[in-house]
Amino acid sequence: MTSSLFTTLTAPNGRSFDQPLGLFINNEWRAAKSGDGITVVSPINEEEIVKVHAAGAQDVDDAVKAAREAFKGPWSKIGPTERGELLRKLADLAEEQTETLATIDTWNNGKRLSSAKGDVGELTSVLRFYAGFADKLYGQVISTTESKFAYTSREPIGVCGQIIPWNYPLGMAAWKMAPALAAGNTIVLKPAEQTPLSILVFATLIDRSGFPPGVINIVNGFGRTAGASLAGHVGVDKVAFTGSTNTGREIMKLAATNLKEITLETGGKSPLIVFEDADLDNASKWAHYGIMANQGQICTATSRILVHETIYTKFVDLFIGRVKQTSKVGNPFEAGTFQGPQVSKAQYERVLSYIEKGKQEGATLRFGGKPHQGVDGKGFFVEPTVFTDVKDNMKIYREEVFGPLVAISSFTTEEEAIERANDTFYGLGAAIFTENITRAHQFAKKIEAGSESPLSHRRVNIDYGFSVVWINSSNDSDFRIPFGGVKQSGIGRELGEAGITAYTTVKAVHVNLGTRL
Ligand code: TXE
Repeated sequence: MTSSLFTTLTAPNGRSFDQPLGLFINNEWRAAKSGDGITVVSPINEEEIVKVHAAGAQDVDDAVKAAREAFKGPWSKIGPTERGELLRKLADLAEEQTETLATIDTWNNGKRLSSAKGDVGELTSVLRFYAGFADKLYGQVISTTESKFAYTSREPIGVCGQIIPWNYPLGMAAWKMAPALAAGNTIVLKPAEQTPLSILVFATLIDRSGFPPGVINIVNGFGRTAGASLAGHVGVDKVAFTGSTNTGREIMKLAATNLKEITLETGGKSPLIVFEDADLDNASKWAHYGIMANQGQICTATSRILVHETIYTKFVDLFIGRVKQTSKVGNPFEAGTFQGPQVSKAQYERVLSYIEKGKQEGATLRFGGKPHQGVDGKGFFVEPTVFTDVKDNMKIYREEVFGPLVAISSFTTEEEAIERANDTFYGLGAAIFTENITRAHQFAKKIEAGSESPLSHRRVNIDYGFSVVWINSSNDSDFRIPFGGVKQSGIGRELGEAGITAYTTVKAVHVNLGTRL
């Protein structure tokens, strides 16, 4: 890795921009002491975009120390309303950079340009939402006896380590950074090694917004080095992570070193259930969006579709029609493209391997099922793939694929639908389509609270279900609404009020107005 800290890049859509390459620590750009680098590849054509610095343990330690100094010093002297103003300024500057930030994520992640612009919109919305929350974190006054009472206050936790994935490079950064900062914490954020570029351009706005040095530190690096150093660092008070369930388990172990606070948002295998009375046109549209959007790389992707047997054939035909009509695969910079490449070779191969498993296990391949030609035969493109007649024991029904692959199956009774939907060790999202309002809410309750399943003697953890339920939609996310999983889909909540309280700790102050013990 050279010690160069900036370069100028020109994206395939002709947009040029200054690209930082280093680590952002204490409001300075630094070369990694580790000497390591990350080769950043575009999934559109498999070509190298650039190399960026990769943090090692020493670099992470420097970032954590900078965050600690800021937490004890300048950041602690900035009041909550002013913290909100800084976040708003950061949002305004990011909004001005929408075209550049979106261009980078399309080039580096492969998502279509309109989606990448939507991600910048998510970033600015989340920053502004939590800017408004910064001075609205109230405590309580609790009377105990005639001469005693206590008051509580919500205090920041301290230095927060944040480890994010590659599917929404800016959106995931915002979900983590904004509530932590609004609540008065300082942060060290490690982006995913596959998508390190947009967050570095975003980091150029931090100093300009007026954040004191050390409040926000960004250390690109690999999971097993930089990520593990951050999760295990004794100077970090909380670790927040989004990624795979297995890595979540690793992070929990690492966080045990000093009993850090922890938030995990991990994998999913979310069901979508279509009842016989559903508006099938609406159901097929949402079902398509719920699995095919973002190349299927969404933790809440509704990747299992259960359809009532009386409308099964009709729904499958409508769904496949929707895929044919809408899922145009190709260059994500081109208008009209719906689906770009998978983010990396590893993810591309993973999706293809699940397609093979589906075929081998005897599911009916109804659409897709091959690599897609992409741009001039290059790139990590996969055809949107639809399997029907999928059995509950098949891998494509049970395991998270994280790609444009859907497993469709039929059911007979409502009880069966709920049991089969709940029969997974994941517990993130669940969607239901029905025009019967009573059934919809009963379902939402049962799929949350769950019921004793006759299958439960065979598998662990299936007695309770999901924590995000959609009635007549799928993957409808909103920054005002809490988000997170149960079972092996995670711990804690992000977004909404729950998202900011997760970055606070409650202090209780006992007041004695009398003299007696
Ligand atoms: O995830 P990882 P990967 C799922 C999805 C996908 C699979 C693998 O099924 O196919 O995970 O993706 C950092 N200590 N999701 O390998 O490894 C890593 O550098 C500390 C679901 O990309 O979990 C990156 O920043 N950190 C998901 C982040 O963890 C470590 C989104 C995620 O990487 C680490 C992404 C370690 N030992 C993948 N190892 C979702 N829930 O949305 C890795 N990291």
